[in-house]
Amino acid sequence: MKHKIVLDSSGNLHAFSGVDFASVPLKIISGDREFVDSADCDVADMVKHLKSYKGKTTTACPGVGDFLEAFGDAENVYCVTITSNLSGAYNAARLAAKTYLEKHPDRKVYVFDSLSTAGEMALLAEKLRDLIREKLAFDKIVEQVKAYQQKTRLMFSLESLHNLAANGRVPGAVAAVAGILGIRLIGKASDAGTLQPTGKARGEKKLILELVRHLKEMGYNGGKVRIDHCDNLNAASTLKQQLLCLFPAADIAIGVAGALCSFYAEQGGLLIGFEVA
Ligand code: X90
Repeated sequence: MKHKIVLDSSGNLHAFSGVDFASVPLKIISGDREFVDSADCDVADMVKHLKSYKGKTTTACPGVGDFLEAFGDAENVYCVTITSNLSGAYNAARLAAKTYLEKHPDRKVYVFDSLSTAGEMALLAEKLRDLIREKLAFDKIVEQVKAYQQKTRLMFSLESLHNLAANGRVPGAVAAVAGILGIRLIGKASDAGTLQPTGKARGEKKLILELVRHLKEMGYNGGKVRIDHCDNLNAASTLKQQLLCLFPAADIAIGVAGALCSFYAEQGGLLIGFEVA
């Protein structure tokens, strides 16, 4: 039985060992330049270009054909997308699944709407891999991952919400809070898969304290944490250390945000996927 896990690139996983895997890129389009969010995208170069570019920059989700290509010839496909509330990726993946099943009625595809992005998608991918390795049946895997999804969250801190607001992904009033120099907006993915502000912090020291407090308030109790940073390894590492002080056995990993997340979370941003008790 050939299993495959497919994520869109907002999951910030370009490779995923131990299982057949594909990341389907979103795109960042700025004037006549297009940045494809794949492993070979030079994110630092993109950020530099965007800083000097005065025109409008937009993003595009993968098309149906992109997902179909990623599904390949797998018999069991588990696909996880960025929240359907902020992107058309879920819709495209669902349409791809429909076409795939029409063509190959003997195969199976399930598309999970992560209602989130980044590290929370990575956690779902890890759970899928564990269950595939346990050789559970397709339907059982889907059921268990849906249950697991109730136990995962995404929190973030953003120094700027300019690109989110400019692309209509948050109201301007929310973005204005983080527009003030030195203020970081803290927030979470809401149950509906939208960006929900929950606090703010001035300066990095305060930020880390606040993030730890928010994580615990949201139910973090020593489970897995997947931190993706946008050119801010320092903050990600400090957060990891602080969490390890409280929960020495916790499985905490730090990754680098890809092009899509770096565009929206902007320089300094942290995206934190985690398990709750
Ligand atoms: O389809 C497209 O063009 C992509 C649009 C994506 C828009 C949102 C990306 C968010 C990236 C920012 C902070 C986390 C927000 C989480 C809310 C669920 C990361």
